[in-house]
Amino acid sequence: MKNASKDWSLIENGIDLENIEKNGNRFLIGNGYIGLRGVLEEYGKDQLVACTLNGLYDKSGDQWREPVNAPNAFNLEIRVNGKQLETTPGEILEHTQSLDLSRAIHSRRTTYRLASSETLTLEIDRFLSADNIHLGVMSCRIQTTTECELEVRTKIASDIWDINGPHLRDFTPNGQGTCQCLQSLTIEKGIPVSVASDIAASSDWEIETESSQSAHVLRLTSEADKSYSIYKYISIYSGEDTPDPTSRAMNTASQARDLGYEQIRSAHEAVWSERWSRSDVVIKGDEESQFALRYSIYHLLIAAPTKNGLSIPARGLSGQVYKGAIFWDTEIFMLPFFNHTQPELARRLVDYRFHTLDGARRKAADYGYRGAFYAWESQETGDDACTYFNVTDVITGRPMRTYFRDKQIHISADVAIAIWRHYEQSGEIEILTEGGAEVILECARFFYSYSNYKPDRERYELHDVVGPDEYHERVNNNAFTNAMARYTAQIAIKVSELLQRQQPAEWSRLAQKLSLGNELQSFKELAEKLYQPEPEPETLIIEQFDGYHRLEDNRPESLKERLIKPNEYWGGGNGIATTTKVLKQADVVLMLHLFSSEYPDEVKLANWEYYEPRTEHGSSLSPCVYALLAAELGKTEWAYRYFKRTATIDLTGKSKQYVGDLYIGGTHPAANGGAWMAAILGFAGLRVGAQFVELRPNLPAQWESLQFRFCRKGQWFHVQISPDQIEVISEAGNDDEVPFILDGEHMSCAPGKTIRRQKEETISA
Ligand code: IFM
Repeated sequence: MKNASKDWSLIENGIDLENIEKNGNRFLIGNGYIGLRGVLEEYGKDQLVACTLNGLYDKSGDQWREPVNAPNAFNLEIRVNGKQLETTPGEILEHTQSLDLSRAIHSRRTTYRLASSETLTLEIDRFLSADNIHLGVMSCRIQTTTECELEVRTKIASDIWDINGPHLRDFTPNGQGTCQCLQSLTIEKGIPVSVASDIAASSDWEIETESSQSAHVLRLTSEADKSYSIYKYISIYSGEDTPDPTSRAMNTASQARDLGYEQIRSAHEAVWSERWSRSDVVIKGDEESQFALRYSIYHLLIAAPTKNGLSIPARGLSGQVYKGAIFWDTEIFMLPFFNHTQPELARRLVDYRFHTLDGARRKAADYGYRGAFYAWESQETGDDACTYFNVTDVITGRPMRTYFRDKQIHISADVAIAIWRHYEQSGEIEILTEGGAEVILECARFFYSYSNYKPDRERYELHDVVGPDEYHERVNNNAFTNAMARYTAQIAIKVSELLQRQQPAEWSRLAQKLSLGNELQSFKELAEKLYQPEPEPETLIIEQFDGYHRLEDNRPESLKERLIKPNEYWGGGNGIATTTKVLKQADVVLMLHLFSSEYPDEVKLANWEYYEPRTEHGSSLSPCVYALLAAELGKTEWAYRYFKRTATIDLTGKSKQYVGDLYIGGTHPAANGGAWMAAILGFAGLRVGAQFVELRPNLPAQWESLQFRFCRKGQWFHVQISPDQIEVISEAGNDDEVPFILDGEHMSCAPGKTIRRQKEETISA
């Protein structure tokens, strides 16, 4: 296996059929447009083969709308002397599957038992080009220990996994020379999807094309111990990419064949090398954390789109779970990583919300509100894909009404605040003038129209909402939601002031387009008078929502004993958590992280300690939040425990697989982003503010040092933290000096300079 190093490669030896589903996620490759599950080439739909396309959705009959899985051109079968090789433990002498994180290349090496003591060894490397998102390549080498008649058949297989499919119809094969193409149409909108493949192989092979099957069949008589190579070039386009996807896909595959494997791989590797140079985090002294964090970063990078109008679905590109939809996961849990290390990719994610603003407007209007109410589960148009009955009651078999879609209004604040934070970090006013300001104002408008003014209390309140803790639906004054809505109103004012000052023409165009009139006054009022649940004077606890304290106090472990069936949903009308204080996921604690500067440490500590034992972590979004706040509070052992839980989620595959009868397996990019946040915003204590940058580290005892880079307003910094020193190198740039606070000490750092803070003293070089 080439370049398989333990720091950078996930390796599994031996074949265990029980691991097929898990490995589909663990060995996933992707390029932001296509995700290919970590299945073996000979697998079919029963082994959950999926080549998921980002941003192309389809609805089949009255089933849930979900992303389209393209036909699988990475398929390959081998026959030896007329007999097909079987991937079963009995037929296999050795098997290794690996994923090289540094280059996003999936490899397998399998030695099959042939008759008597003879063997055949198959090695395949495959990748989805990061340089051309419509291209994938597979290189295959076969060697036998004896002379045999070999037949390799590789087709564009329509035998693929769908959860709510099928999504493709009218399959039309097409061939020209050695290039094969399978064109099809999506069921709902008739959008063409074309998958093409071309082949190159050494002259020993006799190549036949079977156009009716979109297949290449290669035959030869092998010599003992001689290696034979085949390269397959695969291209995918849909009618959303180009008016003529078949020609584009065929041209791309054929041109790739002409360029050759090495050249395509080098271009792909160059992109990955650049990505890692920005995003890698080096942890010394703790190999397990190092690998888990790199693995988390890998998953963020393979899911991030480089194409406009796309974002990162909650299960990345690992399949169709959660309808391939975009949730708040992207804005709150993934965007910080991209803002700090991949500003261009961050911009794509932000742009997605500009692109779907009209959908958010439609949703608000549908519910009788003004402004933009973003979809809880957003697909290509921004209309809500979240169903009213999202879960089935496993006891009665009846659909359960859930209110995620209707009441999880914090989504509009998640979007608005994420845009503002992206603006603050990048310093690019275009983010506001090219759509960001409009989104923020529309979100503030939505919250104003949603709020209730209580004249006797002289305050606005937000009633009938669902906060991040989805086990308690339709509550009033969820502290998190109120804080987010209030901040949305505040930034709407800030945006208006900024644009009036710096871009007056743009501001008047926008104010006119939105018919703002004197609504800014309403936003000001909301910002000032929206009720914010305060820490209680005695305990410092912030009540999660009105009446939370009246609920039965319980703990997740003992509550679990009330389950009648293991997969029961804990929330909804009759869920075991509904009447108790047990919460699904970080709620108040997330608010304290997001608005950290507004609360003293005593309040953060009291709430962390209060809510932590009551949190079930029934969402993969939860542990990282507890890690973040624990790290900030110097509860480093707790922070480490939660960091490890977050960072290893996709390695161990130990995550919830079902809610009710709903399959929710797949990768967890929000947790992956959470792992990065826990390491950098938590353990390194990095805060990139509008006026200064702060580092207040609390490294886990195991970590000898932590190194990473981050970008602020186009200027890159390199940070190295060890228990006795913080060092910041400002890389060459044309920015002014940046004020830093290193462990409480104020300093500033000019481009090309280094600043250090040692335990006892501060040195400038
Ligand atoms: O966005 C989350 C939500 O907070 C909890 N349920 C799963 C969603 C997708 O990850």
